[in-house]
Amino acid sequence: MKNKSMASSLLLLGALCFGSCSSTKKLYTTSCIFPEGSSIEEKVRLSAHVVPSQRQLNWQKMEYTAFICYGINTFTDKEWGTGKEDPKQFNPTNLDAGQWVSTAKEAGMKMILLTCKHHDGFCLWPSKETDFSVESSPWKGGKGDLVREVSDACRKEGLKFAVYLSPWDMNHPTYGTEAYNDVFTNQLTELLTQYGQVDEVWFDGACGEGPNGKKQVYDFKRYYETIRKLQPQAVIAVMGPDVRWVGTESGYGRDTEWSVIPAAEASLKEIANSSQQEAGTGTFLPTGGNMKKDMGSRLLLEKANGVIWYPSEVDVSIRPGWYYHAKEDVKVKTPQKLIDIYYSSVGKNSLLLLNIPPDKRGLIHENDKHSLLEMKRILQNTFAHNYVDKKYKKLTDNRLDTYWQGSAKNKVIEIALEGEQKIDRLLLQENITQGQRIEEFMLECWTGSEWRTVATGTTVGFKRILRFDSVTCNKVRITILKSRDVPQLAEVGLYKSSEEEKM
Ligand code: FUL
Repeated sequence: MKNKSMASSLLLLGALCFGSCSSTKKLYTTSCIFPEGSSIEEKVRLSAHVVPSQRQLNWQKMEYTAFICYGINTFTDKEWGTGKEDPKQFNPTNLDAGQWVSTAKEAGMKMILLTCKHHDGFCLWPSKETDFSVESSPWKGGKGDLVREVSDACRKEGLKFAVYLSPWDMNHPTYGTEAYNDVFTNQLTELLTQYGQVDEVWFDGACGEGPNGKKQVYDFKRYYETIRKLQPQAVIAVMGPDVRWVGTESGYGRDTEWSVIPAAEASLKEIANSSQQEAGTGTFLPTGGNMKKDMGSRLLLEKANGVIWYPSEVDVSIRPGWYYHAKEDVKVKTPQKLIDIYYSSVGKNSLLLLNIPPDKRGLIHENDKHSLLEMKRILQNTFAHNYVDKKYKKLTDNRLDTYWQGSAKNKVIEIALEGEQKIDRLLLQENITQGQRIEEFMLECWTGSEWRTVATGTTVGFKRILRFDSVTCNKVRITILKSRDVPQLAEVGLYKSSEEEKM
């Protein structure tokens, strides 16, 4: 029975090829059904060998990407539209997609995710499926194509490009009927065939009623197949099988973040239920309070029939809302707040997707740009110099496939610094190409007469950064207190933070 319910939740998650793994069969698969009657020890060991797919690994390595929410809401000053807007309202006076992309690039972001269509149904490209698009707007005399401009600018600057296409459509007359699944698949096909390489497709969890009061039954399986066929390297996020929504829009991820989770936790229904429910009045209702604390502990493995590699993405806006509102010009997050968010997302085994909504002119506002670039500058200062002695090549070469491997008996590594140094940041990376394993670790500093514990943590995964009170020492010791199999540390960094992080 249990296997059946797991299989159906996986069916929803679409094209997941479920790996059969056991002690005799293949390890290092992206998912694994536990053999019947597996003990908890066996489940833990098998979970430690579940790995990311190539597309998931490429995605994870970006670390920091930009979300751009832009559309009819920008001009109506709303968070959610109605689908009944006059497309003539979409009229940026000075739109420069090049400024969006170069700002993101300068800020250190690696990809732009554009809201090609939000819940209102207004399309930023001239879709053959509707007139409710830029084609009916005065912008560029109806000849503009914003998806083209942004994707071209990304290509020019060497950034990746991604599409957000809201399944919920408040405008399309077919919404709520089977015909809408054709419309949606066609729109997806337009986006995935006309604009070059697409590296992420983002399906929102928010789902409501269309113009005829009906809700849609989405044919996710068909959408996923379309993406896999047309852009096989693209990850499918949130309402999709490759990337998991962390569960909050606050910017603050979990302290303990497993990329390997029981398949049953990956339920689309739950994702939809905990997404924003109502923001129609223009009031932004962020979710956040309901983020589950535990997604992958031994306790959950014990009850699970199988696990999948399903890493987390933290989406958050630089402003209180997702769309630009002039009244929020004074509420742009400070560089220090953004840095705190960086530590709480990238520093906690997640990817940070930061929203930077352009204004009515069609530009990223000066205040947003200032915060973004300051955040980058300060973080660059903090991470400018790794004080770990460079003789530890494998730990400092920025590669996952060269690593220190512990053993069942020895899970302690002593590391010399470049002389005596003041440090207050620890950065760790696991070789996730062979699985996520570390469950608990501690950092000690040599005071000259004894080892002093200065920081402790739980999961590491792709990247973990700990902040601790500044200490001076010339060597440290990292102890893996608990792990699911022999630990493999790919990178170790010890840094002294810039004073400006605190201002
Ligand atoms: C939410 C949506 O309702 C917001 O409007 C926004 O698009 C955000 C990224 O996701 O679920």
